[in-house]
Amino acid sequence: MWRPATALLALALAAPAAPAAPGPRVPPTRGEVWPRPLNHQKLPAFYTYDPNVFQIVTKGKSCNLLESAIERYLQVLRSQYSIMLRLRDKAGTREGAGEGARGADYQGNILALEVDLRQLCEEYPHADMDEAYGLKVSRRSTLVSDSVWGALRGLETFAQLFYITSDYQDYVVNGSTTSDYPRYSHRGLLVDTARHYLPVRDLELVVDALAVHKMNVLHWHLVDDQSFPYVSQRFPELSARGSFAPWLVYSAADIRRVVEHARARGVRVIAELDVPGHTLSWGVSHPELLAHCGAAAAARRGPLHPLQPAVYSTLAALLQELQALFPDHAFHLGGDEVDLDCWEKNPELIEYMRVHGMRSARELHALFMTHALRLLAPRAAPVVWQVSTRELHALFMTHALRLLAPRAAPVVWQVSTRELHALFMTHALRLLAPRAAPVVWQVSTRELHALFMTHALRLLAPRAAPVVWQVSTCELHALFMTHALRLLAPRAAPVVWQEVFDEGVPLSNKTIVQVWKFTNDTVWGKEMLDIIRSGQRVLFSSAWYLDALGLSWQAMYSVDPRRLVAVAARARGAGVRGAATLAERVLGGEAAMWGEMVDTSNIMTRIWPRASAVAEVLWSEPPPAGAGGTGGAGGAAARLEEHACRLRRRGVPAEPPNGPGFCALD
Ligand code: CP6
Repeated sequence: MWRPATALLALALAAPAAPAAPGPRVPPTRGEVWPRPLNHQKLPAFYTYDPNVFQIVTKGKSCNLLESAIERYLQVLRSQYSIMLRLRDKAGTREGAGEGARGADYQGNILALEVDLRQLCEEYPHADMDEAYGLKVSRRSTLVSDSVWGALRGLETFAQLFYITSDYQDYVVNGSTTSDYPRYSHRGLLVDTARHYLPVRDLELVVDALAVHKMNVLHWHLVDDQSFPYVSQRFPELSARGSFAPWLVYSAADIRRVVEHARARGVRVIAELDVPGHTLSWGVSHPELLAHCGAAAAARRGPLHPLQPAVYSTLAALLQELQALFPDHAFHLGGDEVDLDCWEKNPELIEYMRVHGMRSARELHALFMTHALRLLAPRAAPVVWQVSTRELHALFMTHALRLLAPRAAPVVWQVSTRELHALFMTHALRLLAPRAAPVVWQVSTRELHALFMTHALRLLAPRAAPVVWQVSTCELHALFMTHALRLLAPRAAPVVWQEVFDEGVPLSNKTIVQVWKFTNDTVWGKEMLDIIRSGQRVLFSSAWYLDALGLSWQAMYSVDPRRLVAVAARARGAGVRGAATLAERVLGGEAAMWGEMVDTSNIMTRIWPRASAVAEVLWSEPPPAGAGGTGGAGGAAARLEEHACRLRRRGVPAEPPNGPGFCALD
């Protein structure tokens, strides 16, 4: 339940004052990367960009993910160059501008970026993905990474290093070297599609903006009290009656589109099905699932009924559907703000609590969550839990290679995935087409592929056949890997809001607890420490509510969750090392864009560039305590001034972060 009178108001009042009235303009930096890379050195050289000259080539491994990312970033550079041309037109060509006037450091056009990917691509981004990369910018630049995710992050950095010169005459890049990786593995943004519907295109644009910030999680708060926009296959009446309007819904195809858009950018999509509270919209079509808050038939309805078997069978079916649509191993079950008063007024629940000696409805919440969490629980051998998707892929490839070319091993190790595919097809053809059956030999590899896929599809999704037949081979491969992964390591990282921990629900060590309540630094640190000591891992959101207009980017920038945990641990007697080890259990955090006051008209500027501050806290070294690191050495204000303009030039509406100024757009 949304309680503006309590939570939000308290938040607005407690929020640090917005920075002093805007004074003189903060001049933007040029070609500074946001979020700031861990290690970055400039070289005394710069290059001009010419779209007819510059190219990006792959040197190591490659795959569709990488090839399409390269196309996207070439397009980013071309479009920024066009913006420069239009600005140059408006500004007029300066006296003496051009070749001769560019100074001693000018080294001509940048010719190429070579991308050296060292390992085979993984299909889906995941919690342990490797996002490290090294980048050297010179006439022939190089980007090196072990994983495709690192390559994606490096391409983003590369694009951000380019800038339009202050006289609007050139689009240039400085020479530099960068080696970079994130501090936190989970860097997310929550969006809420239940308080206002967001078109799929908006969700895609949010994902584009996440990728600009090297953020890697979209937390999709799908349904809530106000609407149920998810079109369930099993229970279509939930959205038919529970959505705002018949067209304001997300079909399975819509969800697949968002998930694929995110996958292509190295962004995980974690779905949230918030239970047992925040579920009034379920009751429009299924009133029997909600508890009455009292004896009278007319009594108000509240959270899901924790003793109603239909609640659990419905939940199980919904989770099964949603987990098939959202390939991520993490799944958010909510558990926040349950109206326990309501349960305490329900005669059946009062009787149940009396019989079972329960002192408060908190214990009913614990009961509910325990059952709900089991519906997500793994069924696999514990050993398998050690295997990451990356290892699994390597494993798979290793075996595939051995099967295919037993004697050619050393040669085969050199091949790209594309060559491997050809190899595989050649062998598969031989297996399928016994010697000289002329008809079969007529079959093209394409038809064979179709044949193979047909059989694979039958094996994988016997009941979903009609839907699955629509998919492309690329989606099919993704599908295959998803299913294969599930067989080996069926799901497992439940995420819950902090109340589930606070109310004493027994939680496995796989569970991730998201801290959201707005109190103060000290309380946040203690809460996170308690969760960590009990064996769970933590996500932090409390300081990062974008719906609280009182929260400035500076306020968001000044909070580092691991530092809060370390401070709390020291206060309870831990040594420096011990405190740091405990703090490591904070996986990261999420900026939260709750949807009550935003829709397609204003959501982007409400998010950006304040969430950019969160992105930098989670990627880079934290700003020094106290000062907020917003001025001084980090120079965040000037860099954010440039970055907000960059976002707008990349098509992401962002509001001005620092008061008076301008962003040169065409
Ligand atoms: N909706 C849901 C919300 C909030 C929560 N859950 C919320 C409450 C108060 C503030 C911010 C967000 N709007 N489902 C709490 C996690 Cl200040």
